[in-house]
Amino acid sequence: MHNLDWRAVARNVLLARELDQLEERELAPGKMNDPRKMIKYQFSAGGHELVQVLLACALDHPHDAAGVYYRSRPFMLSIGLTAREALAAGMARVGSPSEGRDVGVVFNMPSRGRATALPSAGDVGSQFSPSAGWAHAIRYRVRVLQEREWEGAIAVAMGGDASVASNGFWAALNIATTQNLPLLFWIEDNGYGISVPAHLQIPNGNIAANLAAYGNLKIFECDGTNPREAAQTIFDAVRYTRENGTALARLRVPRLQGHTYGEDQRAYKSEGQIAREFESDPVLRLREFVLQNGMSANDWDEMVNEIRAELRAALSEAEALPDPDASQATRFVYFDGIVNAQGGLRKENANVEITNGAPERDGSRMNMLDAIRKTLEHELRVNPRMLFFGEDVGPRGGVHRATVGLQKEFGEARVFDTSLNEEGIMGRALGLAWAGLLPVPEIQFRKYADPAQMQLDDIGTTRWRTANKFANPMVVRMPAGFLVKQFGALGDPWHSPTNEVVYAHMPGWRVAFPSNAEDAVGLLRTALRGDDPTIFLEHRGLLDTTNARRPYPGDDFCLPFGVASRVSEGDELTVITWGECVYRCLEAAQNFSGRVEILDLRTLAPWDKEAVLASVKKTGKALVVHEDLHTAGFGAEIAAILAHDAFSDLDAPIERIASTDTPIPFSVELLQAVIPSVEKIRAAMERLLAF
Ligand SMILES: Cc1ncc(C[n+]2csc(CCOP(=O)(O)OP(=O)(O)O)c2C)c(N)n1
Repeated sequence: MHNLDWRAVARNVLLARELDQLEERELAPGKMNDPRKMIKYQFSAGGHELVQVLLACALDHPHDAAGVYYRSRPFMLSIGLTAREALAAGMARVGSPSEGRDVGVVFNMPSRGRATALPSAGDVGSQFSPSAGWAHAIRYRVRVLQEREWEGAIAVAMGGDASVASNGFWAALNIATTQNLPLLFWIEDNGYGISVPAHLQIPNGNIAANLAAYGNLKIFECDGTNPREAAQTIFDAVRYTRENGTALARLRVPRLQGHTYGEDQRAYKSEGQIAREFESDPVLRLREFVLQNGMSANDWDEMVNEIRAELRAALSEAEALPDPDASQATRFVYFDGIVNAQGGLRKENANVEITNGAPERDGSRMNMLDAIRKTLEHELRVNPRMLFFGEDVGPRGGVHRATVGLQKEFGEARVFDTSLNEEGIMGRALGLAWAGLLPVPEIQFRKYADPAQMQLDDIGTTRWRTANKFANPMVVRMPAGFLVKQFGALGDPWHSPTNEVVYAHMPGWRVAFPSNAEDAVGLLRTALRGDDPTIFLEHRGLLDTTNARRPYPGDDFCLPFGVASRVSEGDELTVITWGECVYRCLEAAQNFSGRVEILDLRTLAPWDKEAVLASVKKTGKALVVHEDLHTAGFGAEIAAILAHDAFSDLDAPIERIASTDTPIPFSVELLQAVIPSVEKIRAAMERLLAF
């Protein structure tokens, strides 16, 4: 704080302001008619500049990171984003942080010697729990990996006053305060979320006052237009977070323009209020302040002129940048051999490789649950960057018992219980992965991943959205489906949906749904050593059943994704299935020996089209069986591919047997009416064989 270079602060504040004004006057829709040169979505940071520039000055540790949001451009310009890149981003050009893939103010930036800008997203509130994940990674890298160079680093989660009403804010608040993580919640309070006043977001509209009594949270607050007060508060807040742990800073600022360019504030702000906000413009106050502290009015004007000239040059350079190459639009959904700049094990040179040996099959048979536990245990042993967490996974060993003994063996830093918040579990995983660790969260039951849907979407798309700058491999285990008891299957609407199709529909994710212990081990290990995020579904009805037991295939066994397994051979009908339905299909096919070929897909993203097409070419008939609901289930995708790619090979209509389009019922009788029963499958086989 004492060494603060106010001239440099003024320069960055003015750069941000002049950039906004250039866009507003010449480049926004209505001002610019050439769509290639238009800033199609203009977000002014007018009023927010000073606090952001001061924050950037305070973040001087190379492993500091900030979860930025769409109004964070002054901060971005202060940590190394160039004006040319900023303009190129608005025009969706190559050479911008997302290479034209994302909105111009949705930033990401690996460290350029200053703080890392974690990949932001358009969803308000999504930045908080990943920032908590980065803060958690700092702690882990210092205490577990003994990397002293991470000591003293912090994460900052930046948001507006309305964002404090989001799930993500509360998820991150509980993560950080229960573990006292070095995370600074940074709330730029301009009083509005678009048009909705802050008092409709939280009581009295003041998050600092509301959280005054929150445990393990130090509150800072200031007038973000007053240079001396703001600088003191911001440096104090950053120092507190570095030295003690979680803090929240509320910076009161005006929002001088509408939410986005062209939005008329007069619908919800009086003329008087708008005028008062302009009077409190931090640029005016900063000018007054620096003029009182040694800078002359001439110096100031010269600085403005220099910046204007610099922006003109940056604009010409940005306009000369090419548009993205359309042939590259599908690139970087998955890892394709080019190591990203930030995130994931490969970037860290972690020595965990996917091997391709044969499975060992001479041991005694093990159930799928024990096989999964054994695999997790081995990978935790060989990969110190792996962390395992979720609800009840610690001393209890998980409600499914997949982690029994793991906390005892590896300690609470590596295997730990989380707060009950799936958004937080997945968001934290994202931040951990960006910081070079391997998060392996457990979602207790498939349906309870739903509160995390926004994070799950964003996890899948980060590599693509950042044009391969950031990656976040992780493995998310999710038990799904009904249970098997002595009397048969038992389900209910909460613990039993499988709904795997949702994940197959989300770009960037790999999806595994193994049917036996050997495949589970091989696929899990491949995922744990891979470069992409993976959803790993474990059917509850297979975890401890005899049919899914296999010998443990060995500590190095990896199974590639996208390779189906032929579990029964036949030449008259191809059955395509996965998960628990594999066994239903095998039972149903008993009457038709040698006639029915059953393919267990094992993974849905990617899925083995080649094997399916080759088999259908041979048999001429196809039946898809899955436990997920019928309408728009993954079977519909398979049927559509077959209808197109195997049209001339088909001798019968493609059939699908799936759960009825209802929730999964509790009554045993109702359940049998809903899920694909052996009888229904057998009847479909019979129909098709006779067709
Ligand atoms: C999850 C989600 N809901 C709604 C929106 C639409 N939206 C974008 S910004 C915004 C207001 C956010 O206001 P605030 O957090 O106070 O930040 P400010 O824009 O004032 O800086 C809304 C409702 C969104 N982007 N994401």
